[in-house]
Order: sequence, then structure tokens, then C-alpha cells
Amino acid sequence: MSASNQTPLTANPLLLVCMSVLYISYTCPFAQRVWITRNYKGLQEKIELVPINLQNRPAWYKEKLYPENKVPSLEHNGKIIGESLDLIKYVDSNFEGPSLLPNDPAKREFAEELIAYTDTFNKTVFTSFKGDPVKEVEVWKYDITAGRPKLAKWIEVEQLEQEVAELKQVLAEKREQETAMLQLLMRVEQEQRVTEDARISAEQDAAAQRYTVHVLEEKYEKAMASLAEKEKRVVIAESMLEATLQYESGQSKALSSPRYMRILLA
Ligand SMILES: N[C@@H](CCC(=O)N[C@@H](CS)C(=O)NCC(=O)O)C(=O)O
Repeated sequence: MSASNQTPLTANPLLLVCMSVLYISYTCPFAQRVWITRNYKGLQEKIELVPINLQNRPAWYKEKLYPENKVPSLEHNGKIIGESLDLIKYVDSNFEGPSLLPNDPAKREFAEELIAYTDTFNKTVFTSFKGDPVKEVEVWKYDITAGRPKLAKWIEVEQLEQEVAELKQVLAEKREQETAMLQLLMRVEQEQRVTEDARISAEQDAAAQRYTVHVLEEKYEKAMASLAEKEKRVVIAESMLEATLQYESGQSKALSSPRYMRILLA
């Protein structure tokens, strides 16, 4: 039910006669305790719940209904009443249903004392929860499970569920880490394979180059041997040429000698 545009029920006299309205916020503990009182007394048909959005309170709530502008408030018999503890007592004594307070006057007085102490107690508990325990009350030492086996079981189950949830979280994180490690390993392996391939190919290149060098060396040696052979032949040819030249020069000297000329002319 949205209350943002809703007109207060006091504007409708017919509803005013037969209906009361409890303005609440679902999450407000003060409103919740009046709401519980209403349900405990079986007044669901008599007291209608109207939720107020505290983050966006309708203007009419403060202007026409409850200047305090807080929840809870009760609209009843043309009146607006606030303050949850007063409201609990008001609902208890002005509506039908089982009484919240005991009939015995002494017990009743004690119950009223307890009710009056509720807010102080709650404040102490909440302060204690926030890590600032109030020493004199020692509320943080109070065992709320004592004599409440179901509550103890529930807390145990809650704790176990919490532990299971934490373990699941740890497991999920470990699995994530494992996957990351595996991916890393695979990448390293792949890089190793690439490096190995490069090494093999470099070795093959080196072997091919060594072979080429070997072939070239052989060719060089052959060429050098053939050159030496040719040089030897040149030396022989030169010696032969020189010998021939010497012979020819000896011959011509002999032929042009005066003695040979005289033989020719004789
Ligand atoms: N003492 C009041 C407290 C009510 C109260 O503080 N209600 C809160 C919501 S839990 C509220 O309406 N806050 C709005 C504001 O303070 O402006 C009671 O017991 O009813």
C-alpha cells in the first residue's frame, strides 16, 4: 500500500467511526512493537496499517496528522497519539483482545516498570553490539540461549551456515586461483614450446650453414689445388720456353759467327 498520496483517514468521517489507523514504517522497531501489540490482540480488522516512507514522507503526515513527523502514530477516535510505549499501553487498554499486562496489581506494576525500562535496555544492548559495552550492565555477557534450546539450535545452525558460506567462499577463491595458475602454466608451456621450436630451427639453420661452409671449403681447396697445378705447369712451361730460347739464341750465335759465315761462303 502506498501512502505518499493518501489522505489521512480523519478526512473521511465514515472510516473514522469504524476504523483506526496505525502509521508505521516496516523497518522501524518502535512501530514494530505497536504493530506486534495490535496483532497479539487480534486487532487486524480494527486497526489498519498504513506504511509511511520515511525517506520521502508525505507532507500531509506532518501538516495534518502528526507534527512530530515520526512513526509510529495511531489515529483513533479523531485523535492522534504517538510514542510507541504509550501506544502499546493505549492499544492494550482501549481495544478488545487479550490483555498485555497481568491483572495482579504487583505484577502489573513490575510489568510497567519493565516496559519503562525497555528503551534504556535496548539502548544498552545496541551500544554493546556496536563494540562499546556498558560495563555495569555487562549485557554482552548475558546468555540469550539459556533456557531457550530452539534459539541455541537456531544460532548453532546459523553459525554452521555462516561457516559453510565462508568455506564455500574460500573454496571458490581457491578454485579461481587454481584456474589462474593453470592458465599461467599453460602459457609458460606454450612459450617454452615456442622457444624450443625456435631453438630447433636455429640449430637446423646452423647445421645448414656449417654444411655450406664445408662445401665452400672443399671448393676452395680444390680451386687452390688446381691453381697450384696450373702454377706448376706455368713454371715448367716457362723453363721450357727459357731452354728453347737459350737453345735458339745459341744456334743463331753459332750461325752468325765469322767461322760459320766462312763455311757458308766457301
Ligand atoms: N520515541 C519514539 C521514537 C520513534 C522514532 O524515532 N521513529 C523513527 C523511525 S524508527 C522516526 O520516525 N524517525 C523519523 C525522524 O526522526 O524524523 C517512539 O518510541 O515511538
